[in-house]
Amino acid sequence: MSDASYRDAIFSTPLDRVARFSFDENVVACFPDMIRRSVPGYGQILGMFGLIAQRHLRHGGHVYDLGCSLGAAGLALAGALPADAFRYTGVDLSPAMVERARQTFAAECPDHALQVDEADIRTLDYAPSGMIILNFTLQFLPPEDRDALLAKLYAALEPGGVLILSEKTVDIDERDNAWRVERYHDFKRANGYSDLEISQKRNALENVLVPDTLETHHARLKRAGFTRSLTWFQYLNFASLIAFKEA
Ligand code: GEK
Repeated sequence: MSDASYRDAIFSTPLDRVARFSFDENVVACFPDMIRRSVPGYGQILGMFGLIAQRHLRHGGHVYDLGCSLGAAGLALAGALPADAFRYTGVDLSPAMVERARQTFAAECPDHALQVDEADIRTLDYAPSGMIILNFTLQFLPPEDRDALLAKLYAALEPGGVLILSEKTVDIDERDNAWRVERYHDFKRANGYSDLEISQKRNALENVLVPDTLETHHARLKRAGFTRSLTWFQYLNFASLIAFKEA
């Protein structure tokens, strides 16, 4: 991003009380920069969505992108697939995100069928879909709401459909966990974040972003009805899983 004012500096000044992290206009303006510099593998994960859709989505099939933010997954799919290959519904609770995503789609890919709805993904009535993406979203739901959502998504998926779940994770083993977290902080420092920004953001996300272990994710997918899931991507304490609904 060329405009320096869009660089994520949300946590660069000492705050008396660190604000609870929320997806408001301040976050939206610098979001693409923030997520690229703070989520290891974000670009690689997005880059695979088109390839996964080519293998698992029937021609003209439907894709949900839940917690779509600015619609990065929709843009990635539109960049990889022709306009008649899929229909996409992005869903986000944040009005600021939804508005920006709509503007981006209208400007960047007007020929693709990309829709954005402002809604809570926990209470949405889901239409049948061939591919459901939760790209770093489930971690923001209260843990007690996660099982019910995945059960709903399993029910909405068409036979042969796939669910992609990308998350920040924790390790059961404390030493392994500490190593991954420390290298993650090195990663953020290498991407230009100061120690102050790293620790302030960590505090702001406490109790807002509640990560699970990979084992918990796979067990939850099984409880939701998926007979098969695998971790297809992992980079430090960030991972992406794919779960298959039998054809
Ligand atoms: C990407 N997937 O760039 N209902 C709807 N949206 C929600 C809810 C909810 N209950 N809770 C949180 N959100 C994106 C990145 S960001 C991840 C996802 C991050 C939304 C919230 O408004 C935000 O836009 C998104 O989930 C999480 O591929 O910021 O680290």
